[in-house]
Amino acid sequence: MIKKLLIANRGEITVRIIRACRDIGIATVVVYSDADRRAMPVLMADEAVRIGPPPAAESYLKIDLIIDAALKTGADAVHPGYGFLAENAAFAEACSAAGLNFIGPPAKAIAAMGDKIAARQMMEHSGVPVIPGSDQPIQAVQDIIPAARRAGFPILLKAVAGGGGKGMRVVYKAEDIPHAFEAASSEAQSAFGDGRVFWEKYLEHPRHIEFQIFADKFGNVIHLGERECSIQRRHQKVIEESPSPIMTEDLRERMGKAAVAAAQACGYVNAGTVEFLVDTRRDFYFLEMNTRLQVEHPVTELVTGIDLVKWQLRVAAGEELPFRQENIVHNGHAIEFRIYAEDPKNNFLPSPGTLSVYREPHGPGVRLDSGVYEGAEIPVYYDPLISKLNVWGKTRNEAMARGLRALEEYAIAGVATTIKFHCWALRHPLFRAGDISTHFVNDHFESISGCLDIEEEAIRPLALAAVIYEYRRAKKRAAAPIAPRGSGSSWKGHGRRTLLRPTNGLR
Ligand code: MV4
Repeated sequence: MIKKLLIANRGEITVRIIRACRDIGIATVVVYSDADRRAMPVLMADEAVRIGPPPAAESYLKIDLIIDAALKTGADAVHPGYGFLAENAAFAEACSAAGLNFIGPPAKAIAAMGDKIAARQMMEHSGVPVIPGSDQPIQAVQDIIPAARRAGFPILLKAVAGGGGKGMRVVYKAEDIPHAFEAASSEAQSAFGDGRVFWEKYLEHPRHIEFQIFADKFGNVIHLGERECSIQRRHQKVIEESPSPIMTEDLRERMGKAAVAAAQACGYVNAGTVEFLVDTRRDFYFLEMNTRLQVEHPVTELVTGIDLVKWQLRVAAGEELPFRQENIVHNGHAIEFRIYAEDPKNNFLPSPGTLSVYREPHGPGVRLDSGVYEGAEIPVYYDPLISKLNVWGKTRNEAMARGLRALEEYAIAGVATTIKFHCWALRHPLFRAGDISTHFVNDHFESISGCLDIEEEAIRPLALAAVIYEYRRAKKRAAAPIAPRGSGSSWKGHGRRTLLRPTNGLR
């Protein structure tokens, strides 16, 4: 039994975890930095403990302070969320050593998957397909040339401690290996304190498809289907969906089996994700395993109906999973749009600041996971994610239509956001056809800043007009409590028709 959970995170994921705790009767403690003292998680949690100044290195990454806060408040478990300490084996270990139930896999599974060569080898031994490449760190660059020629250029140099694209270099010919190796190695050294590099054959137009897996402490391991995560920029996912537009029953069964084998190979317990690259022939290869709850978990929740965070808590408390693989049903289609305080017209430059207007969309098929309110701050210190808009529909088309409807309803002012970027993607013929790869944003987005401006004129005033209308009405109501009906602004009449004209040509 878990009675009180400390959440070692901030923002929307902390709110998400608090909600799961409320649903099953667990008390909550959050830790916060000075930048977050008025943030939504602090307002919502049963208890909140200040841990330090804004920089993460002095607050959300301080293992000792977080464990002290858990012990001081009498918490019996710790959820790391994602990012920060979520995949830090030393943190998982420190929690266990302090008698705290770490909501995640065993520390040794985190460590095993953190070493990308060890992970590759473990997968190979378990029959999970891996990309042709090296089985040890590169020692002398000339040693790899014969094998690289056999695999075929281009190859990709990767950091052993990597993930997230740091310390990676594509190499097109043997002569370029030494220079690329130096660059990759020194980047890896400064990013991870580990300069070791290995190589793989470079897949040129892959899709990124990942499988959600779940394991309990009784040896039950199941998968909950896939998420297509190819729409990303600079290794940051921006749109995820399930099912993948290219998925078939047969491919799901084969990839799902590989994902389950991957989890079994490292003694996995709790929620995890096995990432694959899928080439244009639909051959799939293990990429890496994420040993945490992921940002995009809601798309899986929407199509499977399973509350992943609730089951993370129950499995950690020693409950057995009540479902077997054959009980998992995939219903309909879900898409997640990450709403960042970033400016798509200015190379996605972070746009921290105050949310001076903030109105969330609602309605059929809409789920919004956010950790903010009108007037809240998006601090400069952390990832500028405002919220995740998830939509569900019986079909992909219905989900896309609801996505566009919800995005157009979403009114945010005070910071630039990625809302218009998502509207652009949803109208793009390649996205609509599901014909995407990891290069989609890079190859197709640059030329459209003009389109964003046109949309801005057409849609932004609609959203803002609705907000301003409501403000004025509220003020009027305060001044004259029994105002006659219909005495409000004109946007319900003539103005409404022009403001509400379809702007996307899709409905
Ligand atoms: C690759 C690849 C192509 N071939 N490996 C990027 C992050 C890191 N975790 C692994 N990554 C890649 N590994 C081989 N052998 C292409 C990428 C890659 C990528 C992967 C998933 C999602 C987005 C990506 C964007 C650029 C490169």
